[in-house]
Amino acid sequence: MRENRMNTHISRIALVMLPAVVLLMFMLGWGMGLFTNIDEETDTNEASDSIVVGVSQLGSESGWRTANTESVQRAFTRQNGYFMIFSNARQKQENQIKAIRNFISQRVDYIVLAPVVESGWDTVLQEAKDAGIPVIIMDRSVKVEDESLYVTCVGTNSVEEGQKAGRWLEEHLIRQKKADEDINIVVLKGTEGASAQIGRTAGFSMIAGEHDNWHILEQEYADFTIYKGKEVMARFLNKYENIDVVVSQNDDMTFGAIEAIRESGRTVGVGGDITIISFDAVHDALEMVAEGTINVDIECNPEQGEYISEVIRMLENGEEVEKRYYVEEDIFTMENVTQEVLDTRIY
Ligand code: GZL
Repeated sequence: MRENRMNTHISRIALVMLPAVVLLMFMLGWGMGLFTNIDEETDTNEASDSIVVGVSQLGSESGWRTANTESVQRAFTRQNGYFMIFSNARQKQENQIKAIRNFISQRVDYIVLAPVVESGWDTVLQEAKDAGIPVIIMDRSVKVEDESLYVTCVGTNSVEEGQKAGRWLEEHLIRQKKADEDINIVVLKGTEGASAQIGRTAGFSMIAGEHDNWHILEQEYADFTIYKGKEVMARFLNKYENIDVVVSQNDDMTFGAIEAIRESGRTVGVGGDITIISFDAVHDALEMVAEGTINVDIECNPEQGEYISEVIRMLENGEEVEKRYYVEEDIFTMENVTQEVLDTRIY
């Protein structure tokens, strides 16, 4: 009898605890990414009536990258006829190569690749081509022997962005009546090997090379992140007494650099000790442009998901597509960052 009572007691406890145990197991499974509905392990069988797109995103290093990912997630929804398998490579090319091979094994219909660096893709893109899966390059670009390894590239013209920064500085110095003065410049560069960094560096250098009085004291990689931007800028400030201009190849590095400059006791922006030239033009940076903290921000438009969806529709309809599509981009200063721009910007 006692034993029965004990058994009843135990079974009552088990009954009460069961939901908690199931919940705990589910949460553990979720945490291990077993249940996320868009990670690279997703079973594509449920997607038979949709266009299955494998997206290899390079990481989540900046506010810009987050906006780029959100634009892709907005485009490739079930309502729009897609089934997206999304992979975040956390800045590692080997993770992107693994994800692409995974997409191939899952026989996706399209692969979208935002390449963390421009080289090292020939082998895996050949595997995708051999599997008959079209590859669309997003945001940055790739350098491959055989350009037929990808169908098209939807992204930004980073060389032009760099040149825009140089042309703005020319005009700025003329307005300041400093066109003939010696100008000391430091450059915070994005990720080594990334086409966005290579292009912006080349574009700005082309213009700088036209001015003997512009002195680029040093250019250093700061990985497009706030933390590295602050660290490298602090080193520049310790090393160089007189810095007139900072060219920072994305807003996140700019945020870090401004912190370092202010901690050194110097001022930034319009009327400040150090002129700030930034890239991306994300919302938070445009607020700093509007208040005069950042002198100019060269826009890099992350809204590329809908463009890529349009390209896929064209391919589905058997239409010809261009080898290269550039998204629209502007350049922002105090003069054109209106409240309406700030209110309507979704990134
Ligand atoms: C540019 C893009 C860059 C952004 C950074 O096309 O690849 O990567 O400028 C991002 O913010 O990290």
